[in-house]
Amino acid sequence: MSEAAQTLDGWYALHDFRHIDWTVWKSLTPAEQRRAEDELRGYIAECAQADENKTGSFAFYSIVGQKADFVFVHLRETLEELNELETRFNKTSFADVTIPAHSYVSIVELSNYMAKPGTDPMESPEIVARLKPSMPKAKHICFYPMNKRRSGSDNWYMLSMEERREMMRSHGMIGRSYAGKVKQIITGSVGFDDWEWGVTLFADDALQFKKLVYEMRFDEVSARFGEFGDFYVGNLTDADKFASMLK
Ligand code: 76R
Repeated sequence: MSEAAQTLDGWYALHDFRHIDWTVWKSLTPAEQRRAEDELRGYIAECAQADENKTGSFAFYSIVGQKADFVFVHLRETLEELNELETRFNKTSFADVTIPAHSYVSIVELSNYMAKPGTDPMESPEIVARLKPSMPKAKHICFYPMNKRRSGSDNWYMLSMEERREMMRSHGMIGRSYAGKVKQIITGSVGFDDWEWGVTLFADDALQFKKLVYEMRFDEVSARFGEFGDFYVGNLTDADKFASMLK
């Protein structure tokens, strides 16, 4: 058996994508619309407290295209809290004008490919901070799930630790060249959801998503082993922006 990569695991993550049911929204009276909007504002304000209290992180983006209309991204200490957050939203009257579009359950993950031998990563404040990240208020988000291929001679999980480490080093070097332009949060989802990882990227210039993902396609680990699911891309929103979009 090849040596398994060791992971450090941080906050649990829920990506909760929803459609707006415009037919239902348009059929509401102004008073019903106001109530739905107020309850949405209350929910968002509550979610955002996690960032203030450092007990989690919350992001709210509108999604471009027909896969969804918006996404809530929640990072929290436990799966129970994520469950509570989605239920709490479902109980708001705003949820009555939404339709679930997609969801993804995972956990913030760092692997040990780049670890310095003989050091305890949990002693590093930088690593601890990356396991419990505060999501930036970047203008754009990009989310997609991915696997590492397991087929014939391209089976990632049959490679030696050294081979995988070498490829991940090259991957990390490309990633680092986007420092300051793209922030990435890798969440592991083996045992939690349909793919092995979720990739969540944040950038002020959406074009940098395309540049980064495209450049990585030529790098061996993505070129030979990367398999990708649906991509979601969106724009930063907040309660006020969202409310004026609904008007
Ligand atoms: O943690 C580190 O910064 C060390 C280097 C590193 C690791 C171990 C790193 C750096 N990544 C790591 C692990 Mn990554 N990453 C992706 C994608 O679209 C594609 O082709 C792939 C999707 C992007 C865009 C990206 C960006 N990375 C991983 C893993 C786990 C692999 C495993 O365990 O087998 C996946 C699935 C994955 C995928 N990566 C970086 C980036 C960026 C921008 C960096 C630089 C981060 C920085 O230095 O700040």
